[in-house]
Amino acid sequence: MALLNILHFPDTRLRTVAKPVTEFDAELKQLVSDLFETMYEAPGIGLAATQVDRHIRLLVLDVSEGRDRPRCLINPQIIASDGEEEMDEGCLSVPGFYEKVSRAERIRVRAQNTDGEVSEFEAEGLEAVCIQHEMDHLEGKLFVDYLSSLKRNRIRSKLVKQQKQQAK
Ligand code: K1U
Ligand code: ZN
Repeated sequence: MALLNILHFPDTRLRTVAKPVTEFDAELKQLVSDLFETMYEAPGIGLAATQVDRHIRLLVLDVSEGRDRPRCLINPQIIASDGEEEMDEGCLSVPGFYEKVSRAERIRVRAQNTDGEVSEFEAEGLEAVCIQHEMDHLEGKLFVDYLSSLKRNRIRSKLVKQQKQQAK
């Protein structure tokens, strides 16, 4: 197991569009295990492979209060959605900032597991929001992209300033 380095906005590697997973091997299972360890340690409720500079269609999440319902989605697709809800979102790649974003309220998801088996399930509330947020990462999209350019640029400036100070 290993803790992975999480990329921070405005790192351009976060803008990479992830490629489908085609090999369901031991290396993939190791990456999944490392993603869970990194997410729980952060702590976060989700993490996409993009955020650790691995550009494949893989994400993990656990929105349970007990932090005991890990879910790994490989090559996820939203095959149906309805409703709309606005929720405060944060992101481990945009540390310290929380802003309201509108997302579908309920989604039906099709995804593979680490053995390549396909299944479908429905999600709502925080789980649905988290899956949509993580799937955006796989497209190179961040929650700050839903904000006004004024807000996004303010967040960018603050984070760049922090990153420069940390590099000193
Ligand atoms: O960076 C990420 O993608 C993870 C992100 C997921 C997320 C949070 C809120 C709404 C949508 C998606 C986070 O986990 S940020 C940290 C966070 O929200 C949290 C951390 C510990 C306990 C509870 C929440
Ligand atoms: Zn995020």
